[in-house]
Amino acid sequence: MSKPYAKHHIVKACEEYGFFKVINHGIPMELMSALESEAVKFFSLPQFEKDKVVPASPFGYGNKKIGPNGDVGWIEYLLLSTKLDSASSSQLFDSLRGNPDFFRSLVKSYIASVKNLAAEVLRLLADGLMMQERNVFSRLLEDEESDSIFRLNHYPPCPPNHHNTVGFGEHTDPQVISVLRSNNITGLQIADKNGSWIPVPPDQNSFFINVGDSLQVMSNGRFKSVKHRVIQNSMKSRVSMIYFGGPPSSERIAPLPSLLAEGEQSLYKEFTWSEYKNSAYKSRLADNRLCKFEKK
Ligand code: GA4
Repeated sequence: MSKPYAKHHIVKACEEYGFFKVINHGIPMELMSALESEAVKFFSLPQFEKDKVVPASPFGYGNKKIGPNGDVGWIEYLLLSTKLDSASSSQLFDSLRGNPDFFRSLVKSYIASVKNLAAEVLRLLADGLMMQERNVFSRLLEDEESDSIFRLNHYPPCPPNHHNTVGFGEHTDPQVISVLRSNNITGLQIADKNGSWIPVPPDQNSFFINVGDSLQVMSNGRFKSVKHRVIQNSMKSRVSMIYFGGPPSSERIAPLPSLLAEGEQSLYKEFTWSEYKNSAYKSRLADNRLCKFEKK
């Protein structure tokens, strides 16, 4: 992040894979490990305690079931809105055992840090594209109304004789950009242009960035929203934390005029983030959610 040529690498990575790793990000390791250890403490509670937490629909504790349409995985998770002071977030944290205020304050600092990181990555992306307005992408996350999500995932050890257990099935992220940090356990895979799966070597000191569907649309398909999945293949728990940077609900998602070549038409029909999100929540994980919005 600190090197002058980072912006060019970011543009290239968004075009080629829709995925890259960020180092020299300046976020203290202590913050990541403190949150990880709180998450581990929570996931280590007896099942009946975790079942007392507000169920994920969408925000809360989820176990094996992913989303509302029948997807399942070898996973348990906490899904949170980044609006941590809302009444529903307070209710969720109050239903957590232990020290929910401490947990909430850690989540808050962590989200603030990764949101800044995501915004900085997006500003560098705009610089690399020589956009006049550096904040064209980052303003969406920094808007007070930004509809962003935070997710803590726990992939329990793989049961004996099970290999290649699907932790989180293949999908793309609907938002603009996602920032993932995991412990040092393998599992994350991304699909390349030909659809081959590439394992991502874990690195607990770094962040992995995913291009989401909304950024693909804003770039009129130039940047690819990366298909990814998690295969649990380890005797150890994988723990990941992901910030999904989304736009405000009423935001119109469309190609930026300055990114269109002369005469180039939008590949997508017009839609707002809330329309896209509603449609996404009616889909299955592996569906191509942008398909419905492509101009035929
Ligand atoms: C994928 C990205 C994020 O994890 C998420 C997921 C959401 C959920 O787990 O509730 C979805 C999935 C994600 C896309 C399609 C729908 C909704 C599960 C599902 C089947 C929180 C998000 O925003 O979209």
